Amino acid sequence: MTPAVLPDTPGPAGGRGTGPEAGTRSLPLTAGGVPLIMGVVNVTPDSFSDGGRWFEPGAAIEHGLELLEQGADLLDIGGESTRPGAGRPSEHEELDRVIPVVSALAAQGAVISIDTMRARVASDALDAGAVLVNDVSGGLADPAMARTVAHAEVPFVAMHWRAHSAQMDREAQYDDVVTEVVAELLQRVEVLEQAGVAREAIILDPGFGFSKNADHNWQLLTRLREVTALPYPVLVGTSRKRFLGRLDPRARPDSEPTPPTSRDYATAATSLLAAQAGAWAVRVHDVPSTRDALAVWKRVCAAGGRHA
Ligand code: PMM
Repeated sequence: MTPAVLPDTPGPAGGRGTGPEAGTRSLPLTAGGVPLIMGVVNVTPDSFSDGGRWFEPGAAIEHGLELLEQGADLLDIGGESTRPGAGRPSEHEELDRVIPVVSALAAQGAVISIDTMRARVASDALDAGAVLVNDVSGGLADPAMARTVAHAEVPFVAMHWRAHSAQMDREAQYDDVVTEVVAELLQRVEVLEQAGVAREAIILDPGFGFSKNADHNWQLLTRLREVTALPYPVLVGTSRKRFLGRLDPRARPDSEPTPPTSRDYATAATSLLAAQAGAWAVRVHDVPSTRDALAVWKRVCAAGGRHA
């Protein structure tokens, strides 16, 4: 496999927000402590957040290019929906969904992250031009994942995860969600490093919405600094998640949450909070709203108002 050479770093890294490096592949560093924007391209018929809008390869590729145009620094391409209760596509189906999209967007110079829990999909996507593996199970779902990533020497996002979508809500039991998420992430790090994944290649993600109820998500957001205090870059994925769908104080407590696409204002706010907490990157569906929120943060930092 020919290692991809990634773009130069855009500027001075800001404290904990430095980017990961692994082997000859490295990711852009954050500029002045402002998180990178990871734009989401879900090549699925059933994602909760964008309802299968980009399921056709042509539509997914066009959408990826639009996200880049709008200011995404990298694209996260996934072929498996992880909404609560979702079933899994076969490996063959997942490959069919993502590989043409990864190839086409990498050929256009995009920095691609492959969102998969399968080692084979990760490996084929890396061959097709992806440069980062984002595994929502942190390597737990497929025992071959850690070895694959170690061998490829690419950055690896290890997200906090307890079970596949069909069972994950049952696992949302914590005495102290933040402490337990941190401890479970560190256990993952140990296993990954034992399998040969370089320490510098690991990015952590607290896994908003995965085996977490709304209260757990709010606690994680409030205490995000306990995660970013770890000596690893942190990716934050709150975009359009269910806990952001019940913000209207006028709504009745038993009313349905607002539709995912109406949660982008709230997502922009969580992106700003993630920036304040020192996140390395934010994973979002709507780039312009987060781009502008982060531009506000950048101005505040430039004016000397950074309180990291
Ligand atoms: N969330 C989803 C999918 N992949 N990856 C990471 N690292 N972190 C996340 O929070 C995350 C993820 C589910 O959201 P989607 O269906 O809107 O993509």
